[in-house]
Amino acid sequence: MDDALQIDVVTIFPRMIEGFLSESMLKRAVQKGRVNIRVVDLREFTHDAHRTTDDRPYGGGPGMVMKPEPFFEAVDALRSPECRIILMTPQGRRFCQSDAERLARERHLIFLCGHYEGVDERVRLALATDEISIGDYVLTNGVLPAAVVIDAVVRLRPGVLGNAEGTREESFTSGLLEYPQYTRPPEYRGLRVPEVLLSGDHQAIRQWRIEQALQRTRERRPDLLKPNPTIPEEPTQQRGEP
Ligand code: JFE
Repeated sequence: MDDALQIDVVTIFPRMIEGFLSESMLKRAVQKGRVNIRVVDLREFTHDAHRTTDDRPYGGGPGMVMKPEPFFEAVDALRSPECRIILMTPQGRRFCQSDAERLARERHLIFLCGHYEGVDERVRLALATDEISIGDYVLTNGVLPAAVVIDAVVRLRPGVLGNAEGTREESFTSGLLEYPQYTRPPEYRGLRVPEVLLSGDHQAIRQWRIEQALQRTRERRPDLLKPNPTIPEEPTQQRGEP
């Protein structure tokens, strides 16, 4: 379909992401033609018998670095005039909901997933339009981080989620943590559902939910309540910006 989001994932472990993509929401989004995903084996872009994608770091030191040539050739094969090329790295800007909203408005995303101790700096300098970290911890490679970003982006595309989920006010969009949710039964193992939710008084329920959301946010995430100039939206670092 013409309004589908094209997503390419470049990795030496294509099967790591294929399981994730063939389940749940992603699977349905692909079936509905809202998103088209290509998982590309980086080794297809090597030329030696061993299909080498890594080498020892110049200057010495432990570990291995991903060679630049396979990434450059993969991008040559995949790129379109309007694509964003996203390098997953612990050194990137930390991913947040407003980044997901911005990427969900794009047409073509190419995710470059490194392994070992990272990728040759020239991949970052000459190819990456965005560098994204999903949080301040170190994983073994960029595949799970790419899957996290893809999941957050695809669910925002029109027609991917059900109507209820899609129109719901969400935490990180509203800027507050969500209020507590209850369903039947009204009492379970001595734990009662708050009386106001059973009252049918919708004004009182709205009021209670706002208070709960505020109290939770104050207790658990006071950082969300501080005046913050990056809300509602600031672009992630892009090539050519200081
Ligand atoms: C790669 C590794 C030691 C990287 C480059 C490629 N948020 C987030 N956590 N971890 C990653 C992202 C991530 C992304 C891509 C990656 C980790 N590694 C492992 C190991 C130093 C590194 O710095 C390789």
